[in-house]
Amino acid sequence: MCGLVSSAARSLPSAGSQRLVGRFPSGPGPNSRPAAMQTAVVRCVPTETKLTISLRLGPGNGSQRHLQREQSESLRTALGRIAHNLLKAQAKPGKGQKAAQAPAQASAPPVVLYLGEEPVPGDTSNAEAWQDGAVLQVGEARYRVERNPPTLTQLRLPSSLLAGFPVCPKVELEFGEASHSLFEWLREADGGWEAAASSRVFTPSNSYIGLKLKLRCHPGDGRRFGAAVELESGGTVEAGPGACTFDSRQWFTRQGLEEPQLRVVSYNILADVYAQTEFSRSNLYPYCPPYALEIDYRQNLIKKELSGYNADIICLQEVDKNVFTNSLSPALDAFGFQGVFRIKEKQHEGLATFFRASKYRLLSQHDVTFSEALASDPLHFEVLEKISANPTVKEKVLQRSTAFQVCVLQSLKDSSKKLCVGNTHLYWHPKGGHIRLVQIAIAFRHLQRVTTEVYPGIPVIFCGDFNSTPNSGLYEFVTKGHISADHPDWTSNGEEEQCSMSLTHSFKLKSACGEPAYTNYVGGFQGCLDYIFIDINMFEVFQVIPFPSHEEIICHLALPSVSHPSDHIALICDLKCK
Ligand code: 4LC
Repeated sequence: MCGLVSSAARSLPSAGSQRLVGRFPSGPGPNSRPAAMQTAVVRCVPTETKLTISLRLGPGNGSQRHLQREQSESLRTALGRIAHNLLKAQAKPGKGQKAAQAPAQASAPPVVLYLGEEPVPGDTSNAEAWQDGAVLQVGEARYRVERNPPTLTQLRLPSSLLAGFPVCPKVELEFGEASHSLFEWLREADGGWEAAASSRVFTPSNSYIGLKLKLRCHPGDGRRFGAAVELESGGTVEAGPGACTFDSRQWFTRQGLEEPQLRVVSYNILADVYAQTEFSRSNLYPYCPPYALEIDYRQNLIKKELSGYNADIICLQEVDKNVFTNSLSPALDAFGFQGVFRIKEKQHEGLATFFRASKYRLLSQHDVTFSEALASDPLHFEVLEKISANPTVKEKVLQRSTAFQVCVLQSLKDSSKKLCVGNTHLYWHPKGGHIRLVQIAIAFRHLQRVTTEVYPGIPVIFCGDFNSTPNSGLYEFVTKGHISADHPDWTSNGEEEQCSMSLTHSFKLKSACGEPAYTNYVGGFQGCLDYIFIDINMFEVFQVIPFPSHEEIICHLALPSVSHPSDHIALICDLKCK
């Protein structure tokens, strides 16, 4: 994603290749006001010592000034600075103007701030003086003061636009909400621009192929609107891939669910940091065209896929930090989700959990890193003691940066209903079964604590890429509640790396989507590694969303492909709370 930034009141870093069209002048629309009166925008927040007064000063249309003054300074001093600035501006030639003859005896124009009919006393502090609705008089010119109006601090468009795929701008505001802002989408037409849509998310149809888009955003707070910003796309809308693997699945997810039902998605979305390595391009995914491995392309598919599932809870693995911040979080926000992110230390990807904000609120988070928990939490002392018998194993487990994300959600409809959602991505090595067993042992002890000590009896949903097939010791442990010390997986990397222990847990869990033939389908490996484990005492499964057909997957040899953004397949299930 690339983009730019524009703001009336502050200068902001501007990145990317898109062209700033500029602040949209007050005209027709929510921003209109009497032409005679200009605007002075005042930004004044208690956490800062200064305030900023932004206004156009000088001959002609003037030029935009941002005066930074101490909040505690007297209004008299600030008004004196404005008069001084105006004199300076008058001495200089304005844009497109001849140099003004310097007035022989330049004298400061009268500068007064009115609140109602009365001038504000000069000894008032700036913080107090510059109230919303005050009027600043500078010579002949009058400015309406707008204090802390809704302001766009960031507006970005993705760099790849595909017909048939939703375009979700990244919108960041101060003193406003994206949901209270207005959006206007425009399309290139006969050398000009033509209105196309007025929703926050816009999906260009095939008739937009080859055209650029423009977005105009009026930031709002539900009460008023601030200065609009216009943004032109860097490139044009391109043709989409046609049918995608998730299109047919979305026939089953058109309807969102109502409590006590909920839809859960677990999906390893393939981190950009892995997809774009030379090794991945040449060895792991040689069948996938390079453009389809690019994150900007894949993001289009991922956003359409995730939004079309109408889920309540989405657990993602291999989420790049940038992808979370600049792409997924803004997009899913527009579709009604709130999300939390947990990065893996030393790596640039991690876990993300999203939940439908109209149904749940985040009550608390209990994230851990397996290595840290093992090394320092007395809860895991027994496990630490056992693996200390084999320094190689201990070293390996402690070196991993594998994280476990745990969110406790509370139903907004019935505050007594809570839910513990776990999300993880275990060690990947085919011979790492023993390492994964140690990781899952820590996960369960941690979950046991959250669901007994912190929130006694709350139901558990445990999603993730467990890198374990249904015949693994890990799957047996999770679904049966125990694994013996002589299970072959304790020696999955040979006798010298053995670390045997018996494990138990007291949850009653099953894989909600069963044991599909594969959830990961790459050229060199196909297998079931991902699961949504649910508490069988608390939930019943009433719909498992069918997987794409085998033909759909192998028509591009394997995953990822132009019609599927990841090497994994999303697991989706509809549950009912018992
Ligand atoms: C990757 C991989 C791992 C699941 N799996 C098996 N072999 C694999 C080889 C590679 C996954 C594999 O794509 N990654 C290394 O780090 C990442 C990425 C993270 O998930 C990466 C870094 C740089 C470049 C590319 C990728 C595998 C094959 N059979 C299995 C059986 C079980 C578990 C795993 C495997 C079981 N039970």
